[in-house]
Amino acid sequence: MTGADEQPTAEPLAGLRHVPGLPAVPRSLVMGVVNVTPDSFSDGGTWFDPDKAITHGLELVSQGADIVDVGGESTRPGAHRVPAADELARVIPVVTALAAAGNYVSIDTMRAEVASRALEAGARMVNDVSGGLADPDMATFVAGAQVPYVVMHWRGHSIDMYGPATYGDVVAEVREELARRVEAVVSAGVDPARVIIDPGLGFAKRPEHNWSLLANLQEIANLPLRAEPFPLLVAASRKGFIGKLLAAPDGQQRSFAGSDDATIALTALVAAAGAWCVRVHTVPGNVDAVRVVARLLQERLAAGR
Ligand code: PMM
Repeated sequence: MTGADEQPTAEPLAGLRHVPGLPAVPRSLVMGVVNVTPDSFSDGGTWFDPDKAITHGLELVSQGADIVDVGGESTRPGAHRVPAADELARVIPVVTALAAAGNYVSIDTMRAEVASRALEAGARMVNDVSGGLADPDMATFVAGAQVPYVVMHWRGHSIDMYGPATYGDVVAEVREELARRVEAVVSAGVDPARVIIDPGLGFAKRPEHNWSLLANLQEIANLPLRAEPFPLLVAASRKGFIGKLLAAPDGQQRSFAGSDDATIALTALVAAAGAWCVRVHTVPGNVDAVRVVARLLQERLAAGR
């Protein structure tokens, strides 16, 4: 998607750095989610059929998604792992079709084997919610493949999502643990210019932890490893902490689809805070939000403020 407001400017907007191998636009990127699972948090089962998943992915792109993120293993709280063979059978046909249509496809997996087969099928980016912790071969694989790599903050598998959700200072601890993971993957050979970090909203985090992280994104992006901030991916879309905030007076949590407008509000706020990419289930309102924010930031930059 291009428009008059998307012409590259001489200077990048605050916090937005180009990650080699991914679209270069002077605004936050929008990643659309394609969960090819029977049991994902907000849309489990909806796109489990490969043809439906492919149609959905193409629709997300036609609505303006820059990247489609294809995943075959649910990470909802309490989820059991799926065997690698099942994960492969779910994602490979979808990755193949979406990549063949010329799209930027990200593979959402914790397994090097799945990442490898997905890249062969045309994916161009690895989104690893475990930040390299679940599979000791992942960092070395990504280093050899030379693709962008999302390192998310993670404390363990989803079967026990909230056991490890204890923090003294959540922002400091997530920042420190992310820094250690980035150091580890870089020492395994991953190009630091291709590392994207993610605070892992909802993963071993209670609602108050998610809100603290969202309020302190700049601090998280400024890891002590280098002077400039790391590109930050924020995946708040439809997560339970939004539904809890917007609960009805009787305590009934807001539905997933009923959280989409609030997701768009968060997209605008995190884009204004410099997020490099937002990962979302619905695209049109989120694309509008990042375009509006980019235009405002451009004005601020021009005014030197
Ligand atoms: N969350 C989910 C799946 N993949 N990837 C990244 N990088 N960050 C996340 O927070 C993240 C993710 C789970 O959400 P879903 O089931 O709604 O897709």
